[in-house]
Parts: sequence; structure tokens; C-alpha cells
Amino acid sequence: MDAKWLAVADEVREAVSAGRPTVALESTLIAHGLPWPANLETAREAETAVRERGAVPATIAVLDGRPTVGLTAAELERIARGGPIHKAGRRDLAPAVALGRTAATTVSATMALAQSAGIRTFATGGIGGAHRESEFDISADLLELGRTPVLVVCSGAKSILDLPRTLEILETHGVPVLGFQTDEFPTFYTAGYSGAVSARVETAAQAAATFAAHVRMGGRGALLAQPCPPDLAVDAESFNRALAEAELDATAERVHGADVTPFLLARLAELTGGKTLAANRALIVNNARLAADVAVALAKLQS
Ligand code: PSU
Ligand code: MN
Repeated sequence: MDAKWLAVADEVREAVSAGRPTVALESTLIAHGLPWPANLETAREAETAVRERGAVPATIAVLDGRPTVGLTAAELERIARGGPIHKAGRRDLAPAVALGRTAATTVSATMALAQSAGIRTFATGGIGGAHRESEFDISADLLELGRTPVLVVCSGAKSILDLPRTLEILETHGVPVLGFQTDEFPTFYTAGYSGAVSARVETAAQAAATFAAHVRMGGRGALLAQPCPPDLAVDAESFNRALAEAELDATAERVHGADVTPFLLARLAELTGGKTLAANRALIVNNARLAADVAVALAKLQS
């Protein structure tokens, strides 16, 4: 569980081996998803939210070639301040390790490292998915969910994506998509409709029981999705207008591959006068809180 190649913070290692609740948090949203200093504030708020609900937070990144589960306050600030920090999906972990790089981890890479450390619950903002512009730009997050037994708490997939196609791919990979007190797969920081979840749960205990049953029967990852807090959700019309403009900018500036998501998120925050940023922050913290509740319920179930 705790291998030499992996640095796990003492507090996290002790909690995992005692069967106490733990929640993984990713670092790409800190390094590449939110601007300074909102990113550091949000990362700290998410960790605090997890603690307040009785679980141990573990923010994950690769530091100088060392996959690290449970960043210290100084390490968290280093990732947030930015500079030359890579964005690592699952495929980028090995190069980061072998070449001694510092990298923020996306959902796919964070899931892989959380699983190596024995953590089963993970909170993020919105997962990656099928992009609209290119048929083959499908986030590695979706395939990782099909093979790594971690429950990812999110607000759906990012509104910049083709959401119906994202849901189809999740179904293909046998990933349960649970709606938390909702029948609809949320659309990240907008209020809109993207399709139905595969099952609705009302409580954290039901979510934990469903995930445990999935894993017991040989299943792997699962999603638990809750909408952005309604008072901060961006209305679909102004969002779509901003997105159309951001997409044109991305094309004009020839943004490709892993740079597409960070580019669009930053441009949208500008174009909406900070509305998407406020919504993004709120939903991340809200998801951290729910993930902690589920981690507590999972720990009870397994004791
Ligand atoms: N959630 C957010 N902001 C983000 C992300 C999630 O609120 O920036 C990150 C996650 O790390 C996710 C990544 O894995 O965006 C998806 O990137 P891509 O589309 O390149 O796979
Ligand atoms: Mn992509």
C-alpha cells in the first residue's frame, strides 16, 4: 500500500491503515484550473471542509519526481504559485517520476495515486470528458474511472464538453453515475441539462453502500455528482455566449491537447466577469464536504 516510490504524509498513512476516513484532492485544478490567489484559497478551503466533516484530506501532486499523497502547507503553496508545473494525466506520471518533474495531477492521475495510497474517496470540481471540437479528444479521466476503484465526487463534467457523449462513454466503461439528490447529471458551473444519471441517491450512506457494492462485484470507479450551489450557478445563456467566444479564441491561438481545458477555463472567467470562477470555487468546496461525508460512511461500513 505504501511503496517507496510514493510519499504518503504520516497523518494520511496512519488514517488509511487504521481504516479512518480519508479524501483525496487533485492539484491540476489548483495549478491550471484557477488563478492565483483564488487557487490557494480554494485548495485550503477544500482541505478544511474535509477536516470539518471528520476525514483526513490528502492533496496529491508529483514533487520533483516524487508522487506525493498529502501535501504540506508549503508544498500546496508551491503548486498554487505556479511557474513550471506540468499537468499530469495518467500517461504523464511515469515521465514525471523518471525525469524528476514537478507536476499537478488531473483526475486520472490523482485516482491512480490515491488508489496506490489506499484512499477510496476523491473530490474534484468537474471531471474531463469528450471535447466538442475533436472527436478523439476524450479525457483519460473517463477510462481511469473504468479501471481504478475510487469514488470521484464532482459536479458532473465541465460545461465546455460534449456532455451527452461523455455520459455514453462512461456507460461503455461500466461506471455508475450517481446523482446526489438529483436525477440529472450536473453541468459543472452552469445550470442546464446534459442527461440522466444512472442512479439517484439521497444520502452519503447510500452513496457509500452503492460504491462498496460496485467494488465487491468487481466494479472499479464510480462518480457521485451534485450540482453547483444554485445561487452561484451561471445561467446557460450567458455561459454559452462566453463559451462560443472562448472556443473561437482557442482556435485562433491554436491551443491543443492538455492546454485546451486550462485555456477555456481562464478565458471563461474573464468573459463572465469572474462568475465562473466564483461558481467553480464554491462547487469544489461543496464536493470536498460531500466526499468527506461519504468517506465517513464508507469507513463505518467497513468496520
Ligand atoms: N475541475 C475543476 N477544474 C479543473 C479540473 C477539474 O474545477 O481544472 C481539471 C481536472 O484535473 C481534470 C482536468 O482531470 O481538468 C481535465 O483535463 P483534460 O480535459 O485535459 O483531460
Ligand atoms: Mn483532453
